[in-house]
Amino acid sequence: MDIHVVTIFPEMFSAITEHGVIARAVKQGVLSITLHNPRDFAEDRHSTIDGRPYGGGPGMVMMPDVMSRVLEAAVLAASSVSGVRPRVVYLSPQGQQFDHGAAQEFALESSNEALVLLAGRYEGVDERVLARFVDEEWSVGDYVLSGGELPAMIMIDAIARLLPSSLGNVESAEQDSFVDGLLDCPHYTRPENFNGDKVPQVLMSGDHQAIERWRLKQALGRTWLRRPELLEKKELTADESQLLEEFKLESLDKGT
Ligand code: 9D3
Repeated sequence: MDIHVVTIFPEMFSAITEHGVIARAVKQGVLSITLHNPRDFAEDRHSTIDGRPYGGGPGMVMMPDVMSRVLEAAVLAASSVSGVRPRVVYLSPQGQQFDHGAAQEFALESSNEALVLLAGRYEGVDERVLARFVDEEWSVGDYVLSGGELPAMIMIDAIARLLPSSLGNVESAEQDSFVDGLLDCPHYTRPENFNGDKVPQVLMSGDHQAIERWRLKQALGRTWLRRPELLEKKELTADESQLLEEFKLESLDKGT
């Protein structure tokens, strides 16, 4: 997958391109990340990229001429390999909220084509440029950030780890929290007894079926305790409902 990012802070992206899963995917050739800086497309001697908003008000707006040129260049570069027009995404607080389902959709739908991510700064990009270039707007959540760079990196990270052969083992993507709509179960490692605090006995039993059921019960229980709205969206099997009832009874026992 080829990802092109339009950003006035390309240096920020070394945070993901130089470490971990994404660095590995880039080295393996599964993923390429190309950065396009609007500043390089400014034509006045101050390299101006922003202007005062028409109608007044605070902040600045990214200018249409500069942004058109950088987007034209990014779209051209993105289509040069595959020949098809890339999906152009604007990171914006007004966008749809990005989630694991969206990440899976990007990883599947766009794995053979290129993606252009437009990260805005200031109050955003002149609307006429958005109307001409942007196919979709995505947000990463309801909180105010100072630009689209961190959201772009969040999207890249979530998508990259789902690309075929980008993970060491494909299993760990399948086992991810949210894949089955539940939070993850607790995890333990050596030592078995940590200052008197012991690992749950079932995990030491070697009974793989019992371990699987305990993990599922914990996942259901934690989701019920911490994110009950996730359970409302999910259809539980009879077995899962029973495990959750057991968890609820056990949590009552602990309270008294
Ligand atoms: C304080 C500025 N706001 C005026 C009412 C509007 C505003 C403009 C630009 C708020 C945030 C931003 C910068 N944010 C993003 O570019 C952004 C973002 C976010 O802030 N939260 C969640 N997802 C995203 S995606 C892009």
